[in-house]
Amino acid sequence: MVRLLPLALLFACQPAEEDEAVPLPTVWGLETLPDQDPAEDVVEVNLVATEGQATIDGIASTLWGYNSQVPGPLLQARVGDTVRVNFANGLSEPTTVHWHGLRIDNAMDGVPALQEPVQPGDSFTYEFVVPDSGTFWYHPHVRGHEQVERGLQGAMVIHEEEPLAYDVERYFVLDDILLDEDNRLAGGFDPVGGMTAMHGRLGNTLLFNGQLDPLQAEVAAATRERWRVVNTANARTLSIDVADAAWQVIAVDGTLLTEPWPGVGPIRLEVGRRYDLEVIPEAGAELQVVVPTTTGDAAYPAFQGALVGDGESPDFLFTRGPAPMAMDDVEQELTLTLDAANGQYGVEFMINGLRYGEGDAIPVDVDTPTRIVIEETTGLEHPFHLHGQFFRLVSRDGGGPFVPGSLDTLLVDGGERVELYTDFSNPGRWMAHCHILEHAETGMMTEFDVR
Ligand SMILES: [Cu+2]
Repeated sequence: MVRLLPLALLFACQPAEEDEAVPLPTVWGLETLPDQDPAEDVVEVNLVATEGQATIDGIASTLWGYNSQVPGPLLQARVGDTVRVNFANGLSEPTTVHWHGLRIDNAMDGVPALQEPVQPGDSFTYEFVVPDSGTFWYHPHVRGHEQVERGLQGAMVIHEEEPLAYDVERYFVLDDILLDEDNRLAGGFDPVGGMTAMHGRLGNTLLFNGQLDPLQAEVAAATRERWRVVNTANARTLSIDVADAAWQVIAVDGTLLTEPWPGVGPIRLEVGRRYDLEVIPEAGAELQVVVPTTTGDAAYPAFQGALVGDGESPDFLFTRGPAPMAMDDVEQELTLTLDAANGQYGVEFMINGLRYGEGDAIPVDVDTPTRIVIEETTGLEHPFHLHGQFFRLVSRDGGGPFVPGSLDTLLVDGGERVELYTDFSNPGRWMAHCHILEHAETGMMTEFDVR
């Protein structure tokens, strides 16, 4: 993690008090937010967005972080807990916090349509009950193309009621940032135009939990580890692979799979997506980030586990998970056309011919089996993200993988037609948008009014 030095003392944070009432599994790789509330089923944390200086490759850049950390500290709770986040905005511009993937009360989703953004110097308390276990993350939903790139992104783990008995849990935040020729975080966020508008802000530097160098730790022979991985880049589709170990995918977007997905070759990790991997160290255990280059795929180690001890490798722990959301006979159907037009500074992206804010929320019936057809018309890829609901992939006609399980994020390939299923079980107004943050910024967002 990168630790920011304060530009100015903007905020007096309440001192953290230790709470040992409900021990949760230790998650390696990130600092956990201390729980301020002694009640067993309440997790109360203090979170402050701050500006500060961080050194990347010897050069100081102005980054923005949660609690002066990039990525932000890990928010840990157990399914069914009440989570209370005392959030304070120490930035010089408005912000919100969105809990990516959580199917919570709509008012707490941290989107500007439902919450007046928190002004500089102001605070807001987010409070919600977490309905699902899994691997999630949090980030602003205001000017995300700059706020997330500058470092406002944090990890979140909601543990199962009875956590799966892995020997070690690790969380890996994978990011791709753009440095200029002086190795400073590049500026030029606004207006979103030119090639940045077209493809999103593609970085030139990978960060692994905020570090340039691969993360290092010892891994023990004859053990099983659970690795939670998220792609927090603005725009870059990554792939991940594991070397020197046996591995399988056990959860996608937080949800445990009915059957594990065998670990074969790189798997595509679109922006916003999470995978939980079960890893059994063999010669060690290495997490690799695979990025396409002009001369073929390049694999960068993100984590290098050095093997210690000996003993026979165990069988996989995870063999079978719960059934995914049932797909009943469809009673409502909608089509989202992903399209674009030329604007003042470059291409502007739209959904159904409308930039965000140009149309009304799309009314849909709550608790109703629904087919969502997404038709991509621009030839560019878009990681589609739906707030507050799960969906399942029914069919796709592009080159992307069939992804099992209950999802909240899915990369739609250029020109592709994708069929999704959701039951819209969570009422309220929920955003659906492209998670390439520059596409979202120019207009590729819409809302469902679920009632
Ligand atoms: Cu997009």
